Amino acid sequence: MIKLYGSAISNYYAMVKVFMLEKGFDFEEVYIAPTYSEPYLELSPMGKIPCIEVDEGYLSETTAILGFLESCVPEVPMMEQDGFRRAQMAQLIKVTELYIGTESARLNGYVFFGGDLNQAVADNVKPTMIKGVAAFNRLSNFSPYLMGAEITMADFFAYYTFMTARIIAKKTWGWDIAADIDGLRDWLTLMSERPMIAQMNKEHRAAIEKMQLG
Ligand SMILES: N[C@@H](CCC(=O)N[C@@H](CS)C(=O)NCC(=O)O)C(=O)O
Repeated sequence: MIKLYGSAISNYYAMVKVFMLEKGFDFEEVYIAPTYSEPYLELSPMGKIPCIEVDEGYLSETTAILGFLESCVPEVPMMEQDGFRRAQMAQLIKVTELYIGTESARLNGYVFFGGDLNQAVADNVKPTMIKGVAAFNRLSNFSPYLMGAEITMADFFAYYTFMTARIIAKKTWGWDIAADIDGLRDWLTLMSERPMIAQMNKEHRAAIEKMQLG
């Protein structure tokens, strides 16, 4: 059985877990906090969560994991079938990952873990995020899903990226990202209503509350 390593506190873990639930995988969850130390680096060479263990070995990096899981259960498709459309979906995920998710995460310490605000980092992050949000706005259809009529892995990836990025932008700059993306709010509501996402979000919130209580 596939093992999913990580913690419900992570939005990347949430992406993978929801994706597995939606595709009907049978899997076991193994709690682990991210750690840049052996022997975890054997599983996840950057020490990050999530990672998965399958018969063939370990895999980390969420987009790689989602791609592999997609190939395991093609009969529940979460990917565009046409080659060009598939590349467009990959483009949307890449823009979301690099210029919104990874950039905003540079402020995680300040926003989520009680660290000081590093104004130089905040000043550096914001212009990239502004461009990333504008690109996301250009590339998304919201009809009703990001790529069109069918849900794809881009929806799951972006949903959990924005869940965190919106909190970071609000606290750091008072910036409401949703105001800058036409259709984002309705799409977020649509996604939140999916039973697997609603279930995951309860677990995510509970994990955050537990962390805040120390
Ligand atoms: N690029 C990674 C990002 C995953 C990630 O940033 N995970 C966070 C938890 S939400 C983590 O492990 N952070 C610990 C660290 O960066 O050392 C992926 O796509 O899976």
